[in-house]
Amino acid sequence: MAIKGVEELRAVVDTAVTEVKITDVHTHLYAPCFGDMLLWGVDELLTYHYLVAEVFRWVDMPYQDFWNMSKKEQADLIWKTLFIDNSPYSEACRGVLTVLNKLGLDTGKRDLEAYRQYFAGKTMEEYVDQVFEISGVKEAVMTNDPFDDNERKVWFESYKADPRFEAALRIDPLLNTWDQVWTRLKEWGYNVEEELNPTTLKEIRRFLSEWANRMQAVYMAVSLPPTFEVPENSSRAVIIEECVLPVCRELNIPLAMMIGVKKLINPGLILAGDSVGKGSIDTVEYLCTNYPYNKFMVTMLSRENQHELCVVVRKFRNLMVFGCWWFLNNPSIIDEMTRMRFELLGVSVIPQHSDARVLDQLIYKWAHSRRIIADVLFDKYKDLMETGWKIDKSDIRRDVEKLFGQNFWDFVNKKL
Ligand code: RAT
Ligand code: ZN
Repeated sequence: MAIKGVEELRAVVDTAVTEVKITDVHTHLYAPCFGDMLLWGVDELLTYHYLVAEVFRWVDMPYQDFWNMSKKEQADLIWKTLFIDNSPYSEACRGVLTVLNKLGLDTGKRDLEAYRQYFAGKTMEEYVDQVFEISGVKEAVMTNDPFDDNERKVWFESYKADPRFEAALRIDPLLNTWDQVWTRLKEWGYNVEEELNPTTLKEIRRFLSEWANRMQAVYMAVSLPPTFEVPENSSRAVIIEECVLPVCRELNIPLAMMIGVKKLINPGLILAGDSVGKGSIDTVEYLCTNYPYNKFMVTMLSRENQHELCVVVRKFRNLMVFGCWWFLNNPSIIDEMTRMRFELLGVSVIPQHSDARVLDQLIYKWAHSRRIIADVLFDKYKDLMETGWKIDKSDIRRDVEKLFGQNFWDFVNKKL
């Protein structure tokens, strides 16, 4: 039955977006078998690196003094500085409060000790169930780094698949610091040298394909600087063209490229010290043109890249745009980017990912994004209705399913 007026439209869109079960295509969460690597609870929420960057707007202590504090002391300092001495309306601060509120805690009391008590009474396993339930996420894609010794141990000794967590093979060290990591591949039994000769390239391909298979990775991923260029006479560009793309093609998995991060412009802040720069859209075009049988997922960190990225996505069926990444994951920018993407690409995008590093963040990142995406969708359907087009509830449900999960799976499974 066609929807009759804007009030009904509003209700149908809101219900569809609230109820849809999400596939979160990029997170830094881990399945429970990874143990302590899965972060959760209020102290982890408060010490999220987005908040570490914000607290140093106010405190003048040497960075190292902060890093020497215990997690609880860091959380206390952030709570006092960003929540008590100032109003916590930045997106990252607000997120903590959305989480507490949705868990049923009284944010009005500003009682950090009471929130700590709440988490102290929980086990990780039960909390994973609870967070997936409240956030409406059904699957989260992890970020899995074969160069991380803690992770390697789990993959080799104790990995236990959990249908809620999919793996993504993250290869930043291989692509961005080959001069440092080639010796590790050698230690692990790959017959490589620093020089990218034919044997080394073959062995890198073996490394990638063994790890992608071991993890059952749904894609390979890398974060890249604004200066990222292909083709180029650099180990990164050569490894991408000679190793990553052939293996992705053979396994029929996408390469996810996250372009535009300037690492450690303030090294004292560690994880919070990265910044942004405009990337080269020419490189994305080159890859999509020259590798038509490879699939690329792309997100760019600079707001200035967003329009040209949408235009290029229109040109290539082997290219999927995803998410409002990191410094773009703020309501005003999500709103703007989502409108532009829907206007240029219709339903054929992955509008958002959470990038959650702390399990609980699934709750706020998705609550906040669902609301904005619903607002934009409502406007778009309203414009359609004004043309006389009749919209059925089932049309809206179908579109919403695609936006929040199906588009990702269809792209991953697509054969070119
Ligand atoms: O958003 C973040 O948490 C960043 O620190 C990065 O992890 C980024 O998302 C990435 O995947 O490199
Ligand atoms: Zn990330």
